[in-house]
Amino acid sequence: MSSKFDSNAATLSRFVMSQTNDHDLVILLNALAISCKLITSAVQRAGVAKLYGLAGEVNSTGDDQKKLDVLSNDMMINALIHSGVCSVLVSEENEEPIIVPPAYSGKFCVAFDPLDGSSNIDCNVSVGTIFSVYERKPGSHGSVDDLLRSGAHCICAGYVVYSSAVELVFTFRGGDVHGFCLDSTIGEFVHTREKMMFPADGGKRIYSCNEGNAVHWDDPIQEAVEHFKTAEQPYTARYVGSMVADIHRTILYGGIYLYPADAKAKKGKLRLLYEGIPMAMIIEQAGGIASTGMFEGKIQRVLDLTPNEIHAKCPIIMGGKRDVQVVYDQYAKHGVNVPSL
Ligand code: FDP
Repeated sequence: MSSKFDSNAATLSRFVMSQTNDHDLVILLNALAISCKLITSAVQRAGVAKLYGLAGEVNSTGDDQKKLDVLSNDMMINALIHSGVCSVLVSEENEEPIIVPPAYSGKFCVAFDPLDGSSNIDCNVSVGTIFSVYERKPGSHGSVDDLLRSGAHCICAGYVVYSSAVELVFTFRGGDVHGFCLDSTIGEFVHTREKMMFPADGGKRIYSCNEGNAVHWDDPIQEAVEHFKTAEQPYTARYVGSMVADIHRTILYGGIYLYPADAKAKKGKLRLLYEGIPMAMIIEQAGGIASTGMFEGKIQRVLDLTPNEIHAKCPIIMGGKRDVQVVYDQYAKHGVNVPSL
């Protein structure tokens, strides 16, 4: 019988329960989903609730904290602590890691950027949440060392984009990438995209970067972007300035996203634990490439990097093979050893 009511809703919780027998992991993802629903409500009511503007503090990154940054961070921290399954939390908004009190402590360690793209908050442009999850090392009671490991140790990763729709994209290590839209009528994330994959042919020819930094880029990056603009089939430029939105579009439409290292920022801008690693895991498992470009003398896979501190940065070049190959070709012309794709 056709009806506008779904009598068999494929919710995120149902999906997670079908993928794992680990009850603690189900509880963790439920807590993450709840925090993202709370953040959705805050983002959507930001105007009427007078949540635009600065909170008056500076975060771990040195950026001015927005009121909505602070509120979103509190929402995530409270939900994760009270889930009872986390021992260490690392947030972009907190200089120091949060060690969960023993009464609530559990086996997971979570790194997150509660509200990514905060410079877009006050004009209602898309923002997002990004998270990566690790398990404590055997014998550990929870310390930052559990998180200061390469991307190979990340057990699941996801992001939420708060936009015309609110969508959570999520993957377990080695698994497929799935999308879930928030159905506000039932307050649940519902499975809407199965096995998300980069367009096989590279998709739309889009390059996405902050070209205001171009004078600081190395020659191969400048030449790659020049190639995108002057190719026989020229690329179009799209840059939201919220990593979540730019990556989400790149996965769905194709193209390439770049936030490379440059002469001014030798490690790039983005953060490895709660931007680089989770996005790299999603991108690779959707069939794309997640590279650092030239970083510390060589071209590396983002997932091979090990953070030396919780807020470590990394350069990012993410996209489909067709377009990352253009960047690698420019490096090869300059005599750099490039991985084969
Ligand atoms: P924001 O500073 O607004 O929080 O993580 C930081 C981030 O946004 C990313 O979301 C975004 O892609 C990037 O910085 C934008 O940086 P630029 O303003 O330097 O382009």
